[in-house]
Amino acid sequence: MVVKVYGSAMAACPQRVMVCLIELGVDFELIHIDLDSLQQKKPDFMLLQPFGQVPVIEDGDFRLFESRAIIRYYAAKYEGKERKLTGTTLEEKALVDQWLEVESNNFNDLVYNMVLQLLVFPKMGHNSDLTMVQKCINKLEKVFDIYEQRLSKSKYLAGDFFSLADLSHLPSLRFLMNEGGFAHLVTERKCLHDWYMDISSRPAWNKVLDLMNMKKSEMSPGPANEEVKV
Ligand SMILES: N[C@@H](CCC(=O)N[C@@H](CS)C(=O)NCC(=O)O)C(=O)O
Repeated sequence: MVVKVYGSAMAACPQRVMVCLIELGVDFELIHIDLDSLQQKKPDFMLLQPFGQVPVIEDGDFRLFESRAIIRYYAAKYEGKERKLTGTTLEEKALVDQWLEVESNNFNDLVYNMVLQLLVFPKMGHNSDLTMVQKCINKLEKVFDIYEQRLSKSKYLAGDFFSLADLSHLPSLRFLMNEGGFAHLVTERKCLHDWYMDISSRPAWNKVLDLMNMKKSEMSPGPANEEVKV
């Protein structure tokens, strides 16, 4: 049975899930949820995700939300296929978890606030708080100094193997590198930049970018609810 991913090819959290599924070779169907028209807050969708956010997956009669819970689930489910995404030893697995927590709490929260201020609020007719954006950038500089140190000692965050911890960074890194004008935060740190170049050139991530670009080119004006099979 093909996994259903409810989300948008344009949104970071569904992208995290899609890149993981593609890395694992799991077929899925993307059911487009139109965030611009707040489809995620409609009662039908809130039956699937009570907080009114994407992504949600349906795998047979199993349903799950929270993008990092979803990637952990699939990496564990297909551990035999791509064991290293979660590490092999207990210590490797713990390090993957540690860096996934860092991604969520120390890195992604900052980028998420920048995206809200710079992309989402202006779209809704609100002013951006540029002081808040600058504070996020200052904090991000410090976080990236720590990443630089770490990546000078190992090829990937959890060790010398590509894992969920690396993969989970890709959507927000894409914003920093391509959309926000913040690429220098990455490029001026050699190990961080090498790591970004490595993980962003993986075929799975490039397929997600293709889906995103496909969606972008359809968006004027596209059907609100079409499905894409991968
Ligand atoms: N912690 C959740 C966050 C989900 C989330 O923030 N999703 C965003 C898209 S990346 C969303 O649905 N935004 C629309 C909204 O919050 O109404 C996860 O990782 O799945």
